[in-house]
Amino acid sequence: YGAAEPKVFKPEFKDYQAVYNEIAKLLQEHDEYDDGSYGPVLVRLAWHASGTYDKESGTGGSNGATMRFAPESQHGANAGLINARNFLEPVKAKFPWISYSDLWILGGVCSIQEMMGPKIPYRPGRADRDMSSCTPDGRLPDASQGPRHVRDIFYRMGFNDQEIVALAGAHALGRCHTQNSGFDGPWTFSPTVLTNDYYKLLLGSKWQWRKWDGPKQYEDKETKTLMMLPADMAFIEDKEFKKTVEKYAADNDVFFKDFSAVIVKLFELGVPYTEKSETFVFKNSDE
Ligand code: DDH
Repeated sequence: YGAAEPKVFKPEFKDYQAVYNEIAKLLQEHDEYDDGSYGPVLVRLAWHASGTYDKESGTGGSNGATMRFAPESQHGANAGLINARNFLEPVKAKFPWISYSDLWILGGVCSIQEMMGPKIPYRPGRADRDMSSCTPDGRLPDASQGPRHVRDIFYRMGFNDQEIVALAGAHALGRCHTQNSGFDGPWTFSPTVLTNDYYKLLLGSKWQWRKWDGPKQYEDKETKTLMMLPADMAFIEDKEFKKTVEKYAADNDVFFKDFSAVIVKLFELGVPYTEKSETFVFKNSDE
């Protein structure tokens, strides 16, 4: 008696903001990567951590960070994401109280905001799991396929057609790498800034098959520097998808609003929140 209760560190908003600030600082410092930013690959890590979710069994999702382990780290779809995981290691070392699973999602949230995207409200509460929670291969989309496959994959997570198209706008960011997926090139001319350009280019450019030794992909006829995957083309081949593409191509504000809502849903799939879970909206580094 009389002894103080052992102190449990309960992180608050300011603590998560400090993690955000550290990631934002490292993003600025490490402009040697790819098109000048680790932002896109960090977004992809957050998405692949979350997109394994299966609503029927409740397995997969961002809770667990099981991509730290083989076999999940070795799944073909996750090739190259080691760069994102390694980028975040010094952040984990500086803030050991945050789980990998919360950190990876915070990396995605920070990257989207720092790449001039909308605010992404963030709720911590993910706990790391061991390798027995690794998901089976094949839960993430196959880029060589069309509308039917895209629907199968995203309906399994619990998304509707409008939400699927809103999520795909993330391809305004980053690029394909032959050493990862076999595909090659960026989708837009400004792959480190989030805009609705993905939709504008899908509709506004002429797309033709690229003639090369790699997997079947499209190139824009005019500059031959941009690309689309067969799975991207699904969004204009399918009438229902195309309506939403047109909506987002016409209005960046509408895209931002819907993108923010749907990415929050993606990042929270399968996370066991309680009523007490708080939501945080982070300040950008230039605010
Ligand atoms: Fe994606 N994506 N993605 N994607 N994705 C690739 C890169 C990036 C598909 C395939 C690929 C989403 C949906 C789909 C990002 C975010 C998101 C690459 C190239 C392939 C292939 C990887 C490489 O070679 O390095 C397919 C198929 C789909 C689909 O919808 C059917 C979604 C939903 C998101 C999201 O974030 C919400 C980002 C960012 C990249 C760029 C990564 C980088 O390193 O740059």
